[in-house]
Amino acid sequence: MATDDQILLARTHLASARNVTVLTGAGISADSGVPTFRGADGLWRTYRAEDLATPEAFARDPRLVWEWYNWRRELIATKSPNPAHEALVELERRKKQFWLITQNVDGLHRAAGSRQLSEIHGNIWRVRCTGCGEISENREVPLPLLPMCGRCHALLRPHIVWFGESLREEDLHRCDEVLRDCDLLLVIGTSGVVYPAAGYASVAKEVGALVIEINLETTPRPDLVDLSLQGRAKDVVPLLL
Ligand code: BV8
Ligand code: ZN
Repeated sequence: MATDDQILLARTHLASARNVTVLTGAGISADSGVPTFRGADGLWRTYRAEDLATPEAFARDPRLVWEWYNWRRELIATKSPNPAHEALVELERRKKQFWLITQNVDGLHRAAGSRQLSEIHGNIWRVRCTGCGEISENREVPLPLLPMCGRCHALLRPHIVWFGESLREEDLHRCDEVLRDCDLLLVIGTSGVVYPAAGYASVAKEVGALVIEINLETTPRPDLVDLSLQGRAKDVVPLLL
């Protein structure tokens, strides 16, 4: 568990930071009961990401992929933001220059009230038409196994960035901008495995930002982290305000 001096040091840096960027991963939603990907209870235990979260998997077996997303939608529909999500909403209020980059598709940051937010891997509550490209919010749980577009009757897919798919241009630009402008990057609950998000700490380091990490474990690039706070996000993040 992070020591009191580490927390005090992190709080001091955060209070004096002019421009704060935050990067979150599945670990921040673990305390809301949403399973992470690679942890012991991880989603990938029962399913293999490579087999499901790819355009090839969807082309080969859209029913199987929709079964997986329906199962996750049903699970996430019963979850709510935790004190870590709420603390980041408060931090956004306090800082004139603040941006939150999340890899999570569970929508819990938006539900907590975060607005200066990029959901770089998409959002599980949005669907996109494979025909006309229309993107819509859909909270039906469960969705009919092969959901069709109301407009053009083509198959709908989750509006989520799968492996091998590029992130959206506007997200890539925004992330580059807020990482280059920040003087403090807070990295919360991510295993640092998936790119391009896994490279964001080094972008911030290049411009001399301070990098503070909150995680249960140490992650692949401790050399990029100035201050590593070990602990659960719901316990540690609120202490930084
Ligand atoms: C792209 C959607 C290029 C599915 C996801 C280099 C550059 C670019 C790409 C690559 C590259 N090298 C490799 C690639 C390919 C690939 C990649 O990174 N592969 C990895 C596996 C090596 N990247 C891509 O394909 C990306 N696309 O850049 O393509 C391109 C360019 C042009 C044209 C075409 C292509 C797309 C990546 C997005 C993939 N989609 N999700 C879905 O979610 O349904 S990724 C998936 O992993 C999730 O979205 C998740 O957000 C993400 C990362 O996982 P984490 O959030 O870190 O979660 P994890 O379980 O791993 O870790 C949890 C952490 O929390 C742990 O550290 C744990 O200790 C901690 N924790 C647990 N509990 C707590 C806690 N911490 C605090 N408190 C707690 N209570
Ligand atoms: Zn359509």
